[in-house]
Amino acid sequence: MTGAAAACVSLPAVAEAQSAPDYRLDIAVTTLELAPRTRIATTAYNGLAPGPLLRFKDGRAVTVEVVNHTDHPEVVHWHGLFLPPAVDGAIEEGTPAIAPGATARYELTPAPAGFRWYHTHTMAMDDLSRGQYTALHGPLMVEARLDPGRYDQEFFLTLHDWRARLSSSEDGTMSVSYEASTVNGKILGYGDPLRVREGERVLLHVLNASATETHWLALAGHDLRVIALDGNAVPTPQQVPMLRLAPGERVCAIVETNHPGVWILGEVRKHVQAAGMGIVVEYAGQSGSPRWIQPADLLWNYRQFAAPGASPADTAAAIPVPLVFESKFRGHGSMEAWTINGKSYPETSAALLRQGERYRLQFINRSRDAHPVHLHRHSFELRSLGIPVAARGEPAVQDLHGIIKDVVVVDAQTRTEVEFIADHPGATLFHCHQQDHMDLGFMLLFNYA
Ligand SMILES: [Cu+2]
Repeated sequence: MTGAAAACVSLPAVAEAQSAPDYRLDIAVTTLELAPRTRIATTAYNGLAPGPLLRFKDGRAVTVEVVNHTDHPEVVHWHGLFLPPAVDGAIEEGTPAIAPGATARYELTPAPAGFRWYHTHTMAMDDLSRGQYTALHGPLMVEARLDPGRYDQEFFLTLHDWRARLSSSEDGTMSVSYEASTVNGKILGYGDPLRVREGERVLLHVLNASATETHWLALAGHDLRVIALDGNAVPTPQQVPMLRLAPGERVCAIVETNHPGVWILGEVRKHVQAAGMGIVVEYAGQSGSPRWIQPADLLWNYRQFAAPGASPADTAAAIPVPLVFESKFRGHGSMEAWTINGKSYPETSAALLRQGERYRLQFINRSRDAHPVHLHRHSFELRSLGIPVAARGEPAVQDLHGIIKDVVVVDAQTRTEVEFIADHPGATLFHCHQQDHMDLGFMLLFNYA
């Protein structure tokens, strides 16, 4: 592959000389109808929220043409794919920005197989109509050559929050909140229901494409059997009452349709469901108002999906990389800034990675917020979760293995450790997936020796 996303000028002669792209994304300002009386002006791919589902084949090269009709530079990040820095879609890594009015061709060989996604990787800063606050996100499936197992139907569900605004917190800093929340761009009751029949295995591919909000999702009357996290099969699938997804996370879950009726698949927190986050699940031959059953508690833990037993011996000799996360007060009426090991991007730095080496990233969160941190161009294995940072002495030893992700939530005042093998040379961005945190310093660029 050429590995280049050229921000070329779209002269007709140039366009004719190139073969037709496999996919085309048009980035433009559009008006979306979340519900009949809720219209929003935002920027979208092909006028849709979410953008079109892209289905790629594992290892088969594709060309995606992206036309930027806006007056801001844009870039498309292919989240969860192992791509060279020139096409990964982070300007910090070296992917060229797509200038206003320009066309880019991303030539990529998609891997690994699984549920991925694509989204803008621009900064928003204080302008909450930019970056991931827009509709610039969409689901992406890299299909394996092997069948993933039997299911009768599959649905892609994308969560997003709209009309972001800044409001002041108790401590005098500003935080982001939203007026509307949707599944697949529609407020509960206004989109098409998921139509199912009794006795089916329904596969849900859920993506949280919110700029900043973590979401909790339950299907009234049903459990969900989690089979994959961030698109990667988990060693121990589990039946759970609800899913938790932080920004950037994906969950694949099977629903056994064994409870006929008309149900709500929705946000567990009442105020977020009231803001619109939900979709109706309708069994064939059933009618009436959709039912909701309020769960008592918020429940989620990655640990239950880990492989049983101790990890293979070869993972013992990983090189530790401690990364301490802290907030930095910028004054009343401002959003907080963020530091990694005391520095904010672009001053952040880490030792050079050596190809083939195994690293243990030690996320030490000394802040009062949870952070969904994301590593580009690689995935990592969860090794240890949620150890209190205030604990005295050596951190408790954990030996989790088998859960492969590209985003992990590091809870407030805890330490979480993941391991990865440096096997994709080139600049590699690491950042918090909350847009406001990423914008204000929570970012670090790893480089290979
Ligand atoms: Cu964060």
